[in-house]
Amino acid sequence: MKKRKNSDAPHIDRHVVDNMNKVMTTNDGVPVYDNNNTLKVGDRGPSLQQDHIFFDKLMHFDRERIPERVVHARGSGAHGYFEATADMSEYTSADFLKKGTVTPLFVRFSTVAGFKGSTDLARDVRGFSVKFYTQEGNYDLVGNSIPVFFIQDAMNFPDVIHAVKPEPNNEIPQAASAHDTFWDFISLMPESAHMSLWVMSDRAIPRSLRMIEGFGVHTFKFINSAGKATFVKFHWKPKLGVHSVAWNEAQKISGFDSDFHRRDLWEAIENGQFPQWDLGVQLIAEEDEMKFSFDILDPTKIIPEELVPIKIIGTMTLNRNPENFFAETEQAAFDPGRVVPGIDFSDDPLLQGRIFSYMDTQNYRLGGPNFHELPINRPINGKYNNQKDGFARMDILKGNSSYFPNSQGNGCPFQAMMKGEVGYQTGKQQVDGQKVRARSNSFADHFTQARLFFHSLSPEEQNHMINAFSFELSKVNKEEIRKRELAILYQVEPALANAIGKNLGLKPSKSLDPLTVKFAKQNHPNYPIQPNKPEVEKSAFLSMKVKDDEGTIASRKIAFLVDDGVSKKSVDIMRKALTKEGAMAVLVLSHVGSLKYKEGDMEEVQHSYLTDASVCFDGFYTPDGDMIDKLAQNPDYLQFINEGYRHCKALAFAKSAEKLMDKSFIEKDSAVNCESSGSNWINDFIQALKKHRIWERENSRKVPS
Ligand code: HDE
Repeated sequence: MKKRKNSDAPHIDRHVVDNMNKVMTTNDGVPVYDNNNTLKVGDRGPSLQQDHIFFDKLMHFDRERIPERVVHARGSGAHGYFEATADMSEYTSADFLKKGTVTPLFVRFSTVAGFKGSTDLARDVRGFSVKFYTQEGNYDLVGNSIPVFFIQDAMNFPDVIHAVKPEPNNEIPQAASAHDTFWDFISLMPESAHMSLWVMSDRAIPRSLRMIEGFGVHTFKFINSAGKATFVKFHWKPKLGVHSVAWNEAQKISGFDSDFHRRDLWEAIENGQFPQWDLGVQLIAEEDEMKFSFDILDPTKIIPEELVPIKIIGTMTLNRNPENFFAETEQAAFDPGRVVPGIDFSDDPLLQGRIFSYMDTQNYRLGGPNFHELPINRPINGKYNNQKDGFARMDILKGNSSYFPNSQGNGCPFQAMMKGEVGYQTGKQQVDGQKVRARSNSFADHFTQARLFFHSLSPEEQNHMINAFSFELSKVNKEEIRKRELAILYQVEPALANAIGKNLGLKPSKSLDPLTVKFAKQNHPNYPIQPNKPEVEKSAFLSMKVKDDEGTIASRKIAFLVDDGVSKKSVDIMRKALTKEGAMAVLVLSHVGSLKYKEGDMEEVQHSYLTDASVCFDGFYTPDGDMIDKLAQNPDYLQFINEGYRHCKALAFAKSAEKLMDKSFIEKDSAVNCESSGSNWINDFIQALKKHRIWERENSRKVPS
């Protein structure tokens, strides 16, 4: 089911090729008579050098791979549109942010460390890149699912990436930070403390790409039509809420379906369950640049929402899957340096480095300077300049003038100023100083916001973080690295360091390792410094815990655990209630194919205990029927419910199925909903599903940790 809207990027459609009812041709359009046999001397003889049809085919095949992205290689994309909903003219002249404007866009989500074929469920930050095809050119908001970054200056970027990627001697491990080189680097770079807590939090193992927040990370600038600048931080807020899986779940999903996130995004869009995010901004007047206890140019800091609330300015909807993964998702070239009138950079030294890197890497990865002409990268308002030639040039520039100024081409293309138009204007800024290679002292507090993050989490989220650090550091072979990192964590929060230390059999040192201090002093000679008093010590916006009045089960997958003989009535009553809320009921039985109901009806089923696993579902229902005794003997069924319980998901049991719980380690709680407990049991199940997970269940003694 393809839904097309006027808001879709029309320039891409023009390039879509449809092979339907066409005769196969070579790349030159010559009809191919036989696509099975090479040209030979006799049917058993040697092949001939003159087989131009074969060479045409193989020459293309031999060149079909391009370099994968050096970071963010694993990704999934989708088309959609953005609708501006607020009047922002006081702050920005950006055309696409004018209230009511609808702009087509393309989004690519990614993991950072893994290779192109790596698992979706790696513990990692997710890339969140949006290309807006505005009427004033392409604007790329190339953000992440975590609001801060590991490092403060672009100079360290190759180092942090070399450290997290598989180790250079044996290329182990894939898509994982749990190894020596990563923690060696992190434990020598205290500025990474804040981000390392985010990556060890549940944020790094999302339930779905549709359920992640996006952040511009850096402070940018809006520029209004009078040239006035306002600092701005960008936030994407998912309409489905922000949710994650348990680490044990993530590891198992990687085995059962390493394309879990890609499939989830694709299927949701195919099913018409279009994911949506609100775009929010935090606005800071230029005069207020220095008023915070931290530096707003430092990308290892957030601006707590308590200090600057988020203003929602529009909504993004993803409503169309790509036609072709390579042509669209793989060839999409994002670049934070691609800004439109009304948007400008701040002096954040990490952002400044990015402005160079993306263009450079795309010139290499996409084979030269004409990657802007690939359909997915083309601006919808056209591009007109005197640039020409280069590998794979597609546009045919008319006329004999390709220079400026010219008279031969009537002076065209003309500069905006020559026609009284504004064009792109860099915001005016007074800059005065010495050229130095140095780090600002206002960047030297590395722990206050890490502490803010830890203290803002629920006890269960804090426990998950402790477990994640313990997992990662247990995989580090060198004890000196573990100790160095524990000393950093002690500076963040002694309770965190002590709990992890217990799991590692180590007592954290109360002071930073001398080597950490030595490296930190290279940037800040007086390190460690006395930090400013923070404005807030907790932020209500950082925990992912679902609030009582929030939560939706739209697009959630609920496994109906059945077998032949199940009661259709018992299936349908629950199916109807869940579907009404937008959830999906997925039947799972001991074989794929036809399910035979107790009532005699048949239904085609694609999922079986052999092919599916509990970790791929959000909740479980066991209906009534003549299959209860059979399920009681089925270890795969029992594994489904035990594991679902362990991963803190909601489970429902129809009356005759309740006795199956005796075979499991399930104990009744608010998210184990039984028919015998009263007429509200279906609604109770739905409310429990809305909570996403009942993490408190982890405290129950019966759940193996
Ligand atoms: Fe990137 N980053 N990055 N990055 N980044 C790339 O560009 C780089 C940073 C982000 O879906 C590369 O085309 C430097 C922060 C995303 O195609 C490369 C620095 C944030 C994507 C590059 C950073 C990001 C990339 C690799 C520090 C969050 C995927 C391939 C100065 C705000 C884009 C490519 C997509 C990709 C460089 C830091 C996000 C090498 C030098 C901070 C989402 O150019």
